Amino acid sequence: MADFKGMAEALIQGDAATVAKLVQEALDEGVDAKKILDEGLIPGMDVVGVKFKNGEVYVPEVLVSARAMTAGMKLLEPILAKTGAKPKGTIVIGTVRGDLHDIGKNLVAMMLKGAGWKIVDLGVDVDPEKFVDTAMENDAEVIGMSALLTTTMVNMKSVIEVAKEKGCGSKIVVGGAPITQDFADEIGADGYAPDAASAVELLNSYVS
Ligand code: B12
Repeated sequence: MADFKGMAEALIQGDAATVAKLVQEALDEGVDAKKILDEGLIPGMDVVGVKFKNGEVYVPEVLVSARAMTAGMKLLEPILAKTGAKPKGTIVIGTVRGDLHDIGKNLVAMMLKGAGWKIVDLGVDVDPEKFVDTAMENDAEVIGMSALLTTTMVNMKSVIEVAKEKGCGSKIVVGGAPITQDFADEIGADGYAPDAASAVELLNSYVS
């Protein structure tokens, strides 16, 4: 019997070795990879997301859990790709031009990955054209931008302008400590989320 509860618990504790061990055992027993993701890993990451949102755990714990999630995902990814399990959608994500902060962006990407999204991560200091061209090449449902500096958050608007010019149909969501819903509305973004758990809820609402 696959130990889904144990997987979720180990993930919450950030115990990557146990997550990998339990995932491998379940695979060896012939348990479906998608079932392992849906009933073991994702429920664990959901708990982490909610705890983070409520201020019960902080960035270091979330990063450790995210690493444990990645350890499990690594074993499942080749199998999921083979069985053709479709991702919920694709997001092209990055930190805007001039900005090197990536901890929040990485958390959002990891949580979305755990929730079944395909992530195209452009990293930091990303040019507006790069966001838009990559989204169009990948037929991405969403472009996600992160900014942590008041001097770089303005660069989000350039991405929205380039997307309009090029006729890019992706929804554009923004986030980062200085970003607010008002700012998102002002620059014409489709969505804003204050944290990684809300980002998952927001993106899922676009495809459900
Ligand atoms: C860590 C850090 C750094 C690290 C970054 C390391 C890294 N790899 O990211 C380093 C040391 C490199 C750094 C450099 C600088 N930093 Co700095 N940094 C921080 C610090 C302490 C924490 C940021 C962080 O990681 N928070 C934790 C994450 C989890 O939170 P988050 O990013 O907000 O992300 C969450 C949400 O915002 C949201 N989210 C984030 N992105 C996205 C994207 C989408 C699409 C969505 C939906 C949601 C979303 O979800 C995330 C998870 O819940 C902040 C202080 C602070 N309290 O924010 C200063 C801070 C951002 N830095 C600041 C400054 C000034 C700088 C420097 C200019 C300092 C200098 N003089 O060199 C440089 C700038 C370098 C550059 N060009 O980017 C200022 C910015 C002031 C301002 N108003 O603009 C801050 C606020 C510190 C301060 N109080 O002065 N910094």
